[in-house]
Amino acid sequence: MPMKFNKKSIIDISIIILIAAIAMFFIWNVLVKDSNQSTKTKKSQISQDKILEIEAQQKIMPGINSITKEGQVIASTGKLARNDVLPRSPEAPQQSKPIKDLKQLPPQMIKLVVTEKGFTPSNFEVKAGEVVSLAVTSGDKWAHVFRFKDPVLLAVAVGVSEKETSAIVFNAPEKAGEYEFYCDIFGHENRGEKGKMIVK
Ligand SMILES: [Cu+2]
Repeated sequence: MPMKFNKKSIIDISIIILIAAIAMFFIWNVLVKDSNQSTKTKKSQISQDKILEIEAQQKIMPGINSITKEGQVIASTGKLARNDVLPRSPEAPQQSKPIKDLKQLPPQMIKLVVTEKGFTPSNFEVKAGEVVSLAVTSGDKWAHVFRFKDPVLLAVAVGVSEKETSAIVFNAPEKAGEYEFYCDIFGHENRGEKGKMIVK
């Protein structure tokens, strides 16, 4: 007996296909999310000491971000911070309020001083994916803006005015390589205010 497609059976089939599609979407989503989560956790297991260190830094440098116990920087939105968004947007790591007493900065922190002669030091080394805490000081009578060239680090920017220090906490890129930074005030890069972060 030939199958008869009346209006009702077409609707029934459509509903079954729709339900199947929704189910597949959910299964796929959960599996992919889970596997992403486990790679992230594996890659960035960090010590309790590092977490305590960042918590201590938050007291000295109000405004810097917190980190998860896996060593991921958390944005003010409560989600993981992103390095590829505009600086100061809610998803970005935030620079701290000006730091008054530089002696309070922990010795293990990366500290850059920028003057019209350039950055000191002009390069520094970090491990892929690790939490980096970085302080930038204007060592002269000028304002300076620390920024990276690579758009994957667009969000990581620190602006300081004359003799001021500010810090930022961010996750280094997962991809090893050299990431150039510079001072984003007109004419400053050309007179030598540039350097590189080496990710190993
Ligand atoms: Cu400058």
